[in-house]
Amino acid sequence: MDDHLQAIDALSYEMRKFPPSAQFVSDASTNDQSLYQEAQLDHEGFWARQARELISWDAPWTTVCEWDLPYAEWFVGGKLNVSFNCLDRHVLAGRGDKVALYWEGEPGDTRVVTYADLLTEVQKFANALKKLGVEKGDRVNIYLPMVPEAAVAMLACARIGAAHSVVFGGFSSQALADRINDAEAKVLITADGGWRRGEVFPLKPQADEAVKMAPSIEHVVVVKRGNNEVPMINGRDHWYHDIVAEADPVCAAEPMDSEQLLFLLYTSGTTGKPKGIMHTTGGYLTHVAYTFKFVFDHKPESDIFWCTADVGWITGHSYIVYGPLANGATQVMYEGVPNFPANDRMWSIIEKYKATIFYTAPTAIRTFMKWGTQEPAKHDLSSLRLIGSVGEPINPEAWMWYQEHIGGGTCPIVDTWWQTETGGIMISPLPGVTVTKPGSATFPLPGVAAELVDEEGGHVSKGGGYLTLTKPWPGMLRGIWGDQQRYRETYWGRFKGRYFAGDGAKLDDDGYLWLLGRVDDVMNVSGHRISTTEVESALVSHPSVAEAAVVGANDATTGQAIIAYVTLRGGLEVDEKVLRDHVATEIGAIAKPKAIFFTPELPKTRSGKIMRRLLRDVAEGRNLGDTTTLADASVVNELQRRAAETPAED
Ligand code: 7RM
Repeated sequence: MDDHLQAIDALSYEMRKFPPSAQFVSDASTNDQSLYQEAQLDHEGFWARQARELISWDAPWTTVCEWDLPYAEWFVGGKLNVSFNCLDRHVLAGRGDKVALYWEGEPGDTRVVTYADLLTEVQKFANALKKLGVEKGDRVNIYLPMVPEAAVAMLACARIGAAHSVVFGGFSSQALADRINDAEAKVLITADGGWRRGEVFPLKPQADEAVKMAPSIEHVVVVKRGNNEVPMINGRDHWYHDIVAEADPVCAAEPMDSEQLLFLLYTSGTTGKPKGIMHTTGGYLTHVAYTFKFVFDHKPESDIFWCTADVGWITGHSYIVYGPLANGATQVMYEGVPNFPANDRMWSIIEKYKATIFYTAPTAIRTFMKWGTQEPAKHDLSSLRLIGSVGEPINPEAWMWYQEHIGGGTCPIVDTWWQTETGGIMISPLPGVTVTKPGSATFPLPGVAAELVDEEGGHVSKGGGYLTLTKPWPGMLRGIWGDQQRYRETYWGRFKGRYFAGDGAKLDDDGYLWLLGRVDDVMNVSGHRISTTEVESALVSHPSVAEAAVVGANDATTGQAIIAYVTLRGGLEVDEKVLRDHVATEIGAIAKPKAIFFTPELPKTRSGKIMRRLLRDVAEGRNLGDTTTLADASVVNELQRRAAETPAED
């Protein structure tokens, strides 16, 4: 490949390989190349088989996929109800007593919800929503803590054909109002408050502020959870428990068109107005049911699945609500933070419920590394048989730590790459098939077509490039709510005929894919295009480092210079020079950071992704841009204060 076409340099190569154990392979739902071969031979036929086998349809489709770039329709003409698929069919098959949710409140209170319980509750709440005037095609906003009612509300909407728009409970009233207004939602479902870090955080007052700015809202439903005092407006506000108690317990699941809008989920993106990502019914459900079954090797008879995401993110939609429930899974759902009352809460929950599959994010794993190995060591984690990662590239050292200290050295790790826009997992190992390498998401799943390209859209078969998707897939977004022009430009404008949503990746000699982070973050040092992920992973491979973020800051000599922000593992110290040299040894002198700042925390979005844009502002001495999506703004204020005190080196 010509040098000037090199999208991103590939600097590091990981040699370690981990095949699944013989036992895991022999027990796995799939353990050979057959799914890959089948999908390769007949892409649509493959997905049609998944749709037939995993989903119950009220009417068959006439066309598997209608593809009119950039719009796909899947299972056209088919009819189904998502709530029926997630609830009724399991109860009808005699599994009503099976536990759907082991819910654990942060203070330690618990609830056990069976499939029969969930079905009754969803029918009642669906009827209550109807009574409030919600009709098929309407939008309903959900702004709740992590309580079972969040899943009930989503499924009740699906049952009657209203689209939900869940807004993460940590978002401000302004963010909520913007999203309600964009969707023109009729009803808002919220709670008095929820538990977080040992205290009740009020939600209803935020919801009230938002509703003042959101004229489309006709009714507000309030779940009682925090027991904090909240004002209720007569006629507009309704206690959830009151309207559910009065509701008729039978609400037939009406067959929906396969392309009926199931939900909107807003992503803030890097700039501007949040985008309402649209997902529809038949294709989305097929995609999440299939990936849940095979990526997590889910066994309905014996597995206890735990995904630590919030239902306010796509991971919660796809792998707490729809994927697991469509498969009749038993899950753990946890309300609170990982360090309440102490740093071992996650491990105590795994031990308590004997969770077998655990799915979390690299940001959490690196935090656990920071807290130290003594925390998981306090608990029996031997129930675990598979562990997964999602949300960011997982650095090889974090992967190794996760495997050893959480996975007991034997659990396969599934590093799953996907996006809000893709609906479900796209690139991931199949745990009974794939030999994993620490830090690689490995290969596109059967039924997913991914390709790396260079600046000009030319095929890249080795080294760094832009990650594109070349064939439609059932869970793909159907557009941006109210802005189809932006849909075309954002995802289909950069490379002709291909979907591109902004990630860089590299292919190694064995054809493994390695995600390299957002291409907006790629650094240009003396003409070398260096990925943030590789330098960060080199830093994290030093035994004293838990977490690192690097950015390219303007530099008179090299164009950009690499500036690193580093968080150390509990109790450890290390010299800046030692770390700079460590990076040079690991991946080369070109990637050596010019400066390293130590910090107890890195700035992150509320879903835990490192916000490099803000660190770039700090490094270049600019005023901070938009900090509203930050989880904790004080972190970057402190870094900025220190940067102002440090004389420039040049
Ligand atoms: C599921 C989710 C999407 C962005 C995506 C990537 C990054 C997610 C991985 C990953 C490397 C992974 N949806 N990302 N998973 N990067 N390896 N396994 O996170 O819409 O919130 O974010 O997250 O940059 O484009 S999301």
